[in-house]
Amino acid sequence: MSPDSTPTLRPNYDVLAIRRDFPILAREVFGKPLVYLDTGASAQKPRQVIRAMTQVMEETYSNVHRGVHFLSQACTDQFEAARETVARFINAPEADEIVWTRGATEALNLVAATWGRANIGPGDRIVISTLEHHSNIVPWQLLRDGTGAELAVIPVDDAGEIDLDAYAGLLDGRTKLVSVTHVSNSIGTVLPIKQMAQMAHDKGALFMVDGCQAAPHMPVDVQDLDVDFYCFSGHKTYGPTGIGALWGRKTLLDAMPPYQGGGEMIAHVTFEKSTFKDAPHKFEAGTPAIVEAVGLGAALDYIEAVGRDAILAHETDVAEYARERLSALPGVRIVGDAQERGAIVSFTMEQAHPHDIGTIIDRAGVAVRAGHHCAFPVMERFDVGATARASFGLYNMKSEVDRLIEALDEVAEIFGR
Ligand code: 7TS
Repeated sequence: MSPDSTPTLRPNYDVLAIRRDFPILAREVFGKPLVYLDTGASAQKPRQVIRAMTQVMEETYSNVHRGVHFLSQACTDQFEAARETVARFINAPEADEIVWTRGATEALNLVAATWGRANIGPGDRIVISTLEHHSNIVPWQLLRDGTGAELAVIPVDDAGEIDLDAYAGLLDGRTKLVSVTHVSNSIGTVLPIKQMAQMAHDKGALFMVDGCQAAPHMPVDVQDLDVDFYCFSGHKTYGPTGIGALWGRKTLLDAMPPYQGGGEMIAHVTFEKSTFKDAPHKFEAGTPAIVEAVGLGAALDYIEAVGRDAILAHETDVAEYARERLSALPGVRIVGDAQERGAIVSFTMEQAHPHDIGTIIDRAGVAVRAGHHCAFPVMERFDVGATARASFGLYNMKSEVDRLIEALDEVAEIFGR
């Protein structure tokens, strides 16, 4: 975050109490207390989520939307209440605009396969940015290859900021959709979504946001951002794997063809013809991830209870401390220096390859991700093969940054300063 937009740090943010909600944070790795700095890859789970999922399986579990019996009704109510929680979490106007998916990857593929199939033709342009995770690149490449459309990429400057002039140049009557990440998973840039969406709309293009690295960390309001599609993954949002959500404007979802065919998504089937339910159900073929949806609902309730402004302030404080300490280490280069940035710090060390960094500091109990972060084009843009990445969550502390720095000192010892 830039200094201007940094929310005030809450003096009563009780990180130790929060940590006690996450059983895994009490464990040791190689005889050292775990320092988990890989929340960008997947977040740890609080007891509240674990309990909610156990409660369903112990007390109300049944298939949803099928039975007239007591359990099926009870479980359907919980499942649909979780959909309402997702809607509230991103300020979607209606719960019916929330489609359950396996995660952000499936949400992006769903829009490419359904909206894309119906609306994209030869010569149309889809715009993404250099900062995208592969799951916001490859579905559009598949669509491009199947339709003869063009896929254009917004460049970023040396700080990792979107080049808004270049972006404006990619918007014209041929541009049908812009799909970008809210926060870069590899270098932490926060994109100016509201401004970019307005620019796209002015030229008649729709705007989709991959909110994987934003939803767990900052307030998200799809109506204020004025975007058309927004998606995120449950497992990065302190919920379980196998569940995520796609939000789309109702008029768009209603006009989109179904995604997969099967049970639950149909109104009527004969061998000649099938008719489909309304959105969101027409996009949800087969038995959904019921327990996981309830778990995600509990995770979002947990985030709301801590407070997203408070989380943002806390994580910004920890991440900025990490930037400061890392940049003081000899041989360390931080990749990405955007004004607005999330709780992600990517770096390289002159002395050691990121994989060696990751492996050595793991022995000290410190978990970071090393590699290309499923964002090859970002690595290429910044001329690095890979980086080590510390990504923070609501449970991290500055003392854990100190542990990271100590462990990196050891790396420097081993490889020479
Ligand atoms: N988009 C962004 C911005 C991401 O960070 C990720 C996962 C995805 C999409 C895909 O999410 P999925 O849940 O569908 O797999 N990012 C990472 C990461 O940074 N390290 O591991 C996974």
